[in-house]
Amino acid sequence: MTRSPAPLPDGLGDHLRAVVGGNHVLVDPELTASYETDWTGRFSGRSPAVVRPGTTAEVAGVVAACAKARAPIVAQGGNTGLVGGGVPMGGELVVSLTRLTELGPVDTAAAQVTAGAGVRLADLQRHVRAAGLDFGVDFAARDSATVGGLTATNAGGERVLRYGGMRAQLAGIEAVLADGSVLSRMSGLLKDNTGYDLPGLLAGSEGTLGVVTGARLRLVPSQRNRVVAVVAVGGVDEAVELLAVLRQRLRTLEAAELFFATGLELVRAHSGMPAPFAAGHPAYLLVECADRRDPTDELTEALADSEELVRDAALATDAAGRHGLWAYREGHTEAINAEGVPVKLDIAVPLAVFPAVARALPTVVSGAAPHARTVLFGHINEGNLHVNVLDATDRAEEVTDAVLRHVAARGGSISAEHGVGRAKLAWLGLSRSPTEIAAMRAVKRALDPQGLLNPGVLLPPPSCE
Ligand code: 2HG
Ligand code: ZN
Repeated sequence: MTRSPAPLPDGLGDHLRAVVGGNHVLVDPELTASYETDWTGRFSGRSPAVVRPGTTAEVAGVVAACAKARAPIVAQGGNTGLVGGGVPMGGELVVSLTRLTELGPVDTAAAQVTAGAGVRLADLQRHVRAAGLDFGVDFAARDSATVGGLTATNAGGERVLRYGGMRAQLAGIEAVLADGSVLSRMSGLLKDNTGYDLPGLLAGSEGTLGVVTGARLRLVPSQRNRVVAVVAVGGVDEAVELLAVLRQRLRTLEAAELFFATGLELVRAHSGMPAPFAAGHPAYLLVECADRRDPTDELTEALADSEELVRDAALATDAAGRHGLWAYREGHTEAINAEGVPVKLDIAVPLAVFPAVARALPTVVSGAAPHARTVLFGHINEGNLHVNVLDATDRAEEVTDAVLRHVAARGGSISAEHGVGRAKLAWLGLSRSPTEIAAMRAVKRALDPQGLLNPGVLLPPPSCE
C-alpha cells in the first residue's frame, strides 16, 4: 500500500517556491517518485515535496524555511547510497542537491579543486584528468554518485588502499547547518590547526549534522600506465596471502578486490560476458597497479614468484581490456539487483580473521534465512566484504542481526563504507560504545537541536541502545 505524504505545513510551499522557483518544488507523485525510493528498491517513502535548490544560498533559504516550519528534511545526492539514508522514509521533505554542479578550475599548484555537491564523480574525474591530475576515490556508481553524497557518507571504494577514503580527500567543506547558516571552510589550507576538524566531522555524518553543498578536494598524481590482473586463486586464504605478497612488493598497487565463483556466475549471466578462464575457480583477486612508468613487469614478476598461490591470471594494460576485467568485479551490484531486491550488508573484519568470516557467512545467513542466496565480494585490503543476500527481504532483520553479531564478535565493523543509514541503525551499539554514542548524540543535539536533519538515520532512538 502506498502511503500518502503528510501535507506541507501551511505557508512552507509558498516560502520554498519563493526561494527556488516554482519549477523546483516538485509535488506531483510522478515527479517525486524517483526521489522517494533508493537504487536498490528496498527503501521507500513518501515526501510532501522534493525541493531542488540551485545555489548554496538557495539551500540555506530552503533549510531556514524548513527550520522555521519545523519540517524535517532529508538531503539527497545521486540516490545510490545503499543503506536507506537518503530517502524520505519518515515523510521528510527531500532536498536534492543535484543542481549544485559548479566545478572550479583545477588548482594545479595546490593539487586541489572546488566542486559543488551535485557534481557527479565521473564528471569530477574527467575534469581533473584533463588537467593531468586525478581524484583518489573511485567506484562503480561513478556516473550517479555525487560529491555531496560521497562526502556526507564518507564514501570508500576501490582506491582506499592507496589514497584513503573520502574524508582523506577533503581539504575543505561548505555546508548549510540546521538553522540555515552556511559553514564554509574552503581555503584548502592543509595546515590549519585551529580547533575542531569540522570537515572531518561532517564527512560521514550522513546528512544528520548539515547539508553538504560543496567541497574543496585534494587531487592525486595522474598515473599514465596501468595494468589490471584478475588472478584465480584456490580460496580466500590464498587471496589474503597473495595480497600480502603484492602489497609488500608493489609500491604501485592501487586496488585489490575479491570476488567468488557465485558472484562471477551472476555477473556473466546478467551481462553475457565470457568466462575469464577456461576453468572455473573458487575465488578471484583483481589487482590494479598504476605508475608513471609501466608497472606491468613488476606485477608479472610478483605473480610468477607466487606460483603456488596463482592458479591462473588474465592481464590487461589497454583501456578496453582493463575495463573488461574490472567489469567482472564492478558488475556485481547490478547483476545482484537484477535477481531481486537484496539485503545488503557491508562489513569489515581484521584480515587475520577475514578468511574464517568469509567462509562462515553463508552458513550464518542460512541459519537466519534458510532459502537465501549469499553473494560475497569486496575490498580485500580493508577486510571489507559486501554481503549481499538474495531471497531474504522477508527475513531482513534476522539476516542483518545474525551477520552483524557474527562480525562484531570477531572485532569487525557493521559498516565498512556504506554508512549506517536506516539499515543498520538498530545495530550501531555493536560497533560503537555507549560513551561514543552519547558523544555523537551530544554533537547532533548541539548542531540540530530541533532534530530536523535526516531524523531516523545513523543514531538509534535511546530505547534501542
Ligand atoms: C562496491 O564496492 C559498492 O561495488 C557496492 O560498494 C557494493 O553492491 C554492493 O553491495
Ligand atoms: Zn564497496
